[in-house]
Amino acid sequence: MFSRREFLAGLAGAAMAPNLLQSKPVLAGTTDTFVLDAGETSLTLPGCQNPTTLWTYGNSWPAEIRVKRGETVNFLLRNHLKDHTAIHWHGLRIPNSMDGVPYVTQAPVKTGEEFLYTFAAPDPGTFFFHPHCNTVEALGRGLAGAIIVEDPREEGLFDLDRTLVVKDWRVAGDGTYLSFMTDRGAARAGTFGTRRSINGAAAPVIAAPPGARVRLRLLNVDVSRIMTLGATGAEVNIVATDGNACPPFAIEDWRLGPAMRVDLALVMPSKPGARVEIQDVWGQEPFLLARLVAQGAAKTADRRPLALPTAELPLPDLKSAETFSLSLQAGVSDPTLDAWLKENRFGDDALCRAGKLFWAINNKAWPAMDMDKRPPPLAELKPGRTYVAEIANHTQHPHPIHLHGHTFQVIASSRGPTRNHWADTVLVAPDERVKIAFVAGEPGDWMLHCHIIEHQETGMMGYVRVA
Ligand SMILES: [Cu+2]
Repeated sequence: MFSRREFLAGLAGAAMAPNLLQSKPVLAGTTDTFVLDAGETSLTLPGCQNPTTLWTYGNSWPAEIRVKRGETVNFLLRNHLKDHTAIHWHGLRIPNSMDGVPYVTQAPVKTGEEFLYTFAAPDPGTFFFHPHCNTVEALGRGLAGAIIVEDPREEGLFDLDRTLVVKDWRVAGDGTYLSFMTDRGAARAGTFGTRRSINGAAAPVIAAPPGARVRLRLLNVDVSRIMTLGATGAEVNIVATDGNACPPFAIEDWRLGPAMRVDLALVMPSKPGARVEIQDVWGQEPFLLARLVAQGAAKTADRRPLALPTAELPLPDLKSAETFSLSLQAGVSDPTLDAWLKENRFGDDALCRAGKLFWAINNKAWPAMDMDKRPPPLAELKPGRTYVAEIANHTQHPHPIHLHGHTFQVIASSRGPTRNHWADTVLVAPDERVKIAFVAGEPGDWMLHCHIIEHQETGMMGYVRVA
C-alpha cells in the first residue's frame, strides 16, 4: 500500500514504467507535496499494435492521488507539454483561486512553467483532475487523474478498494490518433472513441476473497460516452454519487455521463471461483468494466451495513431558496459574441477559444476566456444562500452539466420521481427539466458547463458569480 506521501502512479492493467512522480517537500511546514509532471508517456492501448503517446501526469496512466480529508496538501504542476495547461480539481469544494480555469481563476501555466496548488479537500470521496483549455485534445490524449479523498470514518469498512477509470481513445489500430473533434460529433452527441479502456487496458480481473467487502470507485473520464450500469453475480449497490455518500441503492440502470462517478459496494460470493461482473449495458451487448473472482481464504461475515458514513455537505434550505433558470440550447449564439469571435479580439490564444459555436446556455455561447471580454454571469449569487437552478434541455442530446466548486442536490426532474442525491455533474436528457439545489460557496466566478467536452468547447459553458 502506498503512503499518502507517494504518488500511486498507474493502476493495475496499465503498463508500468519507473515512477518519475516523486513527492518532495517544496514548502516548509507540515504539508505534503505531490509533484505532477504534465508530459508524455507511451502506452499500448487495447486493440492496438503499437504504443500511443499519451499526455499524462507522471509517466503512467491513469495517475491516482490519495489524500486525507481536511489535510492541507500541495500539488506542484510542472508543465513539460508543448501547450499551456492548468489543473481543474473536478468536484472539490476548494477556493476559487485553486479551481484551475485559465484566464478565469489563474493565468495559463506555460511550457516549462510551474504552478503550485494548495488546498485541503473538505469532502471525502472519488474525484478527478484535468485541464480546462483545449480539453478535447488534452483529455483525448489522456491528461486526467483520479484524486481520492480518504475519510478516517471509513477505515476498515472494506477489504478491497479499487479505482476503475473508464475512458475511450480515438486511435487507429497502429496506435496513432484520429481527429479528436469532428463537426458532426461536436454538433450532436460528441465524437466517440474507437477503443474502450478501463485504467488504460481491457477490463481488469480482480481476485477477491469469498465474503470480502469490496468498494469499486468508477470514474467516467471520457469526453463523450454515457454509460448505463449493471452488474451480475452479486447484489451491487451504489454508495456514493460523484464521490458523495448516499443511502445504498441498486446499480441497475444508473446512468453515468462524462465526468460522473459512482462508488460501488458489494460482498463477494462465498463460493470459490464465483464471478461478479460490472457492466455498461447501454449497447446491445453488455460491455465488461470489471470482473471480480472469489479466490483465497474466505472472509468471516461482517454484519456492518455496506454503506458509507453520511455526507457532510452544506444542506440547501429550500424554504428560503431563490430560483434561476438555465436553458440549454442548440444552434444559438449571441451576435455580439459572434462579432467578437470574427474580430479575434480575444488575443491569439486559440487553445482557450471556441473555433465554432454549436451550443449555448441562456442564449450565450462561451466564445473565449478573456478576463475583460467574457459574457455576463449566468447568475449572481450570495455566499451562504440557497439557490435552486432549473436546468431545461431544449436540445436533442443529453448534457452532463457540471458546476465548479459546489456540490448540489438533484431534487426534481420533469421525467418523474427522481432519486434525491448529491452531485457535481447532472445528466439532463433531451426535453427534460432538472432542478438542483445548493448553497452558494466561496466567492468567485465558477464555471458551469456541459462535460461532453466538444459541447463545452463549442459554446455550452458559462459561469455563476458568487460575491
Ligand atoms: Cu452537452
